[in-house]
Amino acid sequence: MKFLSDELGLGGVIESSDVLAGGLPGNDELLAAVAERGAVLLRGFHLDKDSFERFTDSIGTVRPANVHWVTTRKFESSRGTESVDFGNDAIPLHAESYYTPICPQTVVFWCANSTARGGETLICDGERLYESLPPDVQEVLRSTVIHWRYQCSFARLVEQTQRPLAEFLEWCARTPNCEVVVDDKQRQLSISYSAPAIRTAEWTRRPAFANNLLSLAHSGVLADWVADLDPDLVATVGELAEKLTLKHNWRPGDVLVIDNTRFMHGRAAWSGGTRDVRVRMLTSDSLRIRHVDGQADAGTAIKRLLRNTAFRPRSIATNRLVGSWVKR
Ligand SMILES: O=C(O)CCC(=O)C(=O)O
Ligand SMILES: [Fe+2]
Repeated sequence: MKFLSDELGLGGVIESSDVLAGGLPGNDELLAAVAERGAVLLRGFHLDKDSFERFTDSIGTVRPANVHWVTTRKFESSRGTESVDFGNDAIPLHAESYYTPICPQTVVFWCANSTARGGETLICDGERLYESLPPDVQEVLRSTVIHWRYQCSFARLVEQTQRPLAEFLEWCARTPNCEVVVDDKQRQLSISYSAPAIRTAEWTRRPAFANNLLSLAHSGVLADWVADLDPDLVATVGELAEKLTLKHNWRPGDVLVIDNTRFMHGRAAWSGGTRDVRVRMLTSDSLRIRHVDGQADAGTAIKRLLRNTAFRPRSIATNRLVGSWVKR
């Protein structure tokens, strides 16, 4: 397989002429390529909106993780396809929604149209980045934890994930170090989640720097999320990351499949023309869960959780439930 960047020896490219039977590469072939290279561009397959959705459905379960205080992302379909982050500013390298308990395993971008000047999508192999760091920096990062606190109404959560609340709570149940307070009376929930800065990449099982620390540092809010992490250390990682980063120039119809547990992505600023890039966020088959039909209310969600052996309630009042989940 060709590299996406020969210079960096990074990523992979599958072109339509590489696939003997015509049509898209088979699932096994594609996933093997993503497992090995971490980011794979599919070029020349002429995917449209519907075939992009069918294709991504075949490689994982769609699970939009678009949970923010201020959401700028818009849903392009009722099937979890989202536009990329609004605007034409540059976006620092990050793993998608890393700080949430529903961090996607795979993100798949599709370019519907691009005539923009600039606007390349940046990608950086977090495994290579981690390996390139001095041992003392690796050590500090290995003990660093990123804390996310989020409070929102049931309705907003459902709007942001496009899934029933009960399903979101089940996802949280699969994530260690996630605590949720469900307030049935106020119809809101408070989530707190602690993510390790360095996580093992899903496919390669090697440590990767694929998180949101560079974004936090860029926005000047590092200290609010991470206790005692020297911003200079993060700046050093950012400088090294830049040297290892590839800028992907979009052609309409391109699809870029990224292992979000290993690679970070970002964007160069753009001006003029049109840039329509969309994204689907996926969990892997191993995380595929039974979908809950209809809109479960929090009461139902709580009952389900109490039946769930992975959930350890600390206290249960009539309308409030506080507890932690442990990994099954
Ligand atoms: O616009 C892009 O290329 C990527 C922006 C981004 O990070 C996102 O939408 O998740
Ligand atoms: Fe992103």
